[in-house]
Amino acid sequence: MDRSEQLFDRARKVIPGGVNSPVRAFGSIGMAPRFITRARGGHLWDEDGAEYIDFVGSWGPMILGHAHPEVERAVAEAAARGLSFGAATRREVEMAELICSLVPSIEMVRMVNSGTEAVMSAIRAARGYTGRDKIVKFNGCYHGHSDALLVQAGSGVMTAGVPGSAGVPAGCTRDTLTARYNDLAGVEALFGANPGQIAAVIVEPVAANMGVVPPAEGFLAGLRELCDRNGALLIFDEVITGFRLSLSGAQGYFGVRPDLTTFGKIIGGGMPVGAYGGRREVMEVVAPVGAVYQAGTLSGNPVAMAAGMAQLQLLAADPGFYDRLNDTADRFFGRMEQAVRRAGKPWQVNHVGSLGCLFFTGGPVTDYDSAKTADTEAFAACARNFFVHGIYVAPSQFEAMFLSAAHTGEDLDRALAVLEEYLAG
Ligand code: HOZ
Repeated sequence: MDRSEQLFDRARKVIPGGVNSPVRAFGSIGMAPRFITRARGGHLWDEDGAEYIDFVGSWGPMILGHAHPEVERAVAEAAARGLSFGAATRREVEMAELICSLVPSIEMVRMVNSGTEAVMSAIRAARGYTGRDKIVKFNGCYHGHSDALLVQAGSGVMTAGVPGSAGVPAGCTRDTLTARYNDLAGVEALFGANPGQIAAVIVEPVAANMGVVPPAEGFLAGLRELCDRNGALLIFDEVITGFRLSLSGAQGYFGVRPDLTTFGKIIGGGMPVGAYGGRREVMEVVAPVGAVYQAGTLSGNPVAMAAGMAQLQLLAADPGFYDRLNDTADRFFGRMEQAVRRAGKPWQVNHVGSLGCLFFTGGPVTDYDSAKTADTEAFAACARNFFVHGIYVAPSQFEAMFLSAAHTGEDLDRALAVLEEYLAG
């Protein structure tokens, strides 16, 4: 038994499943999770001293790589002044100004502590603003673990192969309508069947919690139009795509403007942060200005704000950053696809910018049903081989691979060589 396995044994006695979030459990690939001791740049090290090229990046936020010196310095300086005040700070104002200046659809923003909290709060704001109760979400999209959104959800729920979660009262999901990703006609039908009742449509502009599924041409613009026509708000859940596809997220990348946007961990540079923001008149329904209550002692925490600001400022100060990262990713996923074809496999490589995944299925993956055709055993065998050869990937077919600016050409060549050798074997 190695040290990770020993720790996992101890963990299972005192933590449900031995982990603090199900996607870390590695159950679907039949391994014990790696227990991580440190990370730097594009690499991780585990309790046994094994080194990995990291393609998870804390599920996205480490776009500059781990332990970036300027982010670390900002955290150390902030921590030296106190860890939490539960009071207003200058940094929160600067953070809000920065986000509003970078994302044109956002005129006001409220900081929270996670993507789950951001989405839960944005939905409440949308309901408060419209005076309507129903929301539309897409099968296979994951918007965190709040009650109303654990319906046909992606990520760990999909990996577990269950349609929802126990412990969610039926009343909490009664107003959650579901549609097929990339199916505008389905959304139109829901509006038709629920006239004047739908507060918002929430979507991951690139679905990245059922593997990676790009929006079809015209899908996001079509949602914008349907929402406008029916007096509903369009919410982009940019927990994964925000500040990853471009400085103005997927909305900048695809040129579609939502009413509300949610962000997660990337705006904390790795610290526990989320935010929701959007049009002023919508955000002004939030307390203490309006009647929609939402609060949090740790919201806008000074250390988390320092980390997030440092990372966002680095991204904003480098005009070529996203072109370079996205070009590198295009080449990387392109070479992955060529390797799969050379090996005579029918598998699918989906990617948008620095988010991508290899689906172990023969047909195009455009939605939840086609994602579910993937051979999860074949994925598991390939993922185990990656780990054996020092490549850390998400331990589920239904998660994304994240590239960062810290991955070197050598890192990317190495990952592709491991895949190529595996496919040939
Ligand atoms: N959205 C992340 C993975 N799909 C969340 C990670 C987690 O649940 O721990």
